[in-house]
Amino acid sequence: MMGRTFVIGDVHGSYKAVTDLLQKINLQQEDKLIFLGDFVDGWSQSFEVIEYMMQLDKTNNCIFIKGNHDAWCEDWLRTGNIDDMWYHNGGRATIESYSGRTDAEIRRHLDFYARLLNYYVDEENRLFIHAGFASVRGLENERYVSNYNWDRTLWEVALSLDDRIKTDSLFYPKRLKLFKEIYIGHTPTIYIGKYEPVHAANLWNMDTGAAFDGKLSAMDVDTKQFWQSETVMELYPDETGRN
Ligand SMILES: [Mn+2]
Repeated sequence: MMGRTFVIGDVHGSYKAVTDLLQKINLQQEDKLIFLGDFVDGWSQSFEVIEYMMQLDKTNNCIFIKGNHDAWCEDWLRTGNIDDMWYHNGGRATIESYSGRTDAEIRRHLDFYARLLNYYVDEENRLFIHAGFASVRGLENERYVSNYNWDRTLWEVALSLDDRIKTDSLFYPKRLKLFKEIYIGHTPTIYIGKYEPVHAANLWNMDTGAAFDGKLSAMDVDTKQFWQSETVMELYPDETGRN
């Protein structure tokens, strides 16, 4: 049986949502999973999410991309430094989720964080990246590598593209033409009132607001069929997430 390839949006500590979602796609051993990052921060089970990712890595072909929240958490685990912005944007719940864990557990998690990718380009020239990039000359020429997990301009460019600007036009954004398709997370679609993956130009935004009042989404990148978890805040009725 040929495996499917799924891209999955920002999990943000919602262990219950990611297990629910993978049940809904009826995950098989030959399926490939591409996670777009931001595994942690938000709901109370960031530690459990990372444990689950390490388990999945043993049963499936998995690609794990680094999100800005994962970078903050890794920095804290490595150095003890608590970034103020991180703390107030989900970091506090993550610190609680890690409390009482053993040194061995932390070391295993640090190994996981260390191997997160800035981006992944598959054999069909489809790009998977947490946030975006700015260089029109491609990913290797990025001046500030933090753009990989922080940029929002790529998303805004794709969203604002007018149908009248054809792909062969001088005015068509060069960045979008570098790849057949681009899959991102990072900027929740709920900000523009959408609770399902959003397609703009050749870009898909898979962050359907799991950290807030949305759901976690997975898409089969070949068929574009998608699945969603239950509304995450209903899975954690006693918590606020990042709301
Ligand atoms: Mn992010």
